[in-house]
Amino acid sequence: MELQALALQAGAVLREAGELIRSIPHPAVTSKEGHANFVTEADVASQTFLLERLGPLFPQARFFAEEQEEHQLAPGWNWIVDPIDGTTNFIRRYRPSAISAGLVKDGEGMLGLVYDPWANELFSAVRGQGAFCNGNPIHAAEIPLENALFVFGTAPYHRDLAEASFAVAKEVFLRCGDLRRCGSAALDLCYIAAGRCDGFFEAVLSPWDYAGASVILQEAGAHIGTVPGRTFTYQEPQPILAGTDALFRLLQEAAGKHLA
Ligand code: 2AM
Ligand code: CA
Repeated sequence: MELQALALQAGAVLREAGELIRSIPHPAVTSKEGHANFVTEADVASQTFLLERLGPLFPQARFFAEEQEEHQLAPGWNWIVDPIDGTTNFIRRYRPSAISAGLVKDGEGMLGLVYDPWANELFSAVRGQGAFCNGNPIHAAEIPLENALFVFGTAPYHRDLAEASFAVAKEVFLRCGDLRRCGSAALDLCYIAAGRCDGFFEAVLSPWDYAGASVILQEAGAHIGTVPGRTFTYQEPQPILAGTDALFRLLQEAAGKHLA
């Protein structure tokens, strides 16, 4: 199937998954390995639904999804799926959470979809064809650095990185307008794409947290990468920096100093 048509059909699947998680307002919760790392019955139900419904749309793709047992990117095409990004928010009914799917070919992001069922916003992009929110074109903003909004993810499960991570956030905060913390990295990145904020940093994210949004963000004219000296990949967890030109450069500088 052609990627633009696939984006439309897969987007409809993510919207249905959004209805599914909204229908489980008080999910049973279990802890995963690490601090503050949870999975709910809604994550599992959403993942099962996404695998069943996305699979037949593009049979050549394998799945790399958060709640699977094995996390191995296969050669060729892979769907990288997060059945709920912002699970802690979802559990606490602190609104921002989303469903994310990125389609990657040999390590390159080709298609991205992120659906926020609370705001009913579907962010989408196909490589080379622009970024959209509910079908309307979106673009990163051009805001002077001193007024820019910077979004920070605290990497709560990696307390050993708190000092370095907060040092990056402090340095950037002191140079820009203000700082936000939303709890869903996928939405933070899409908000940069939509021009609602200008930069993002988290010391460790997993590929399913950023795969879908990475394509959307780049198609909207912003940048995504990792700390200087490392290679950006969809294969394994890594620090993630994103933003418009000036903020991205500042993040590279600050992260290079404190985290490289
Ligand atoms: P999640 O809700 O899908 O787990 C919050 O700081 C951001 O970090 C969210 O996007 C969250 O995604 C992600 N996150 C939570 N636990 C994580 C972990 N153990 N490794 C990497 N990212 C994680
Ligand atoms: Ca998740």
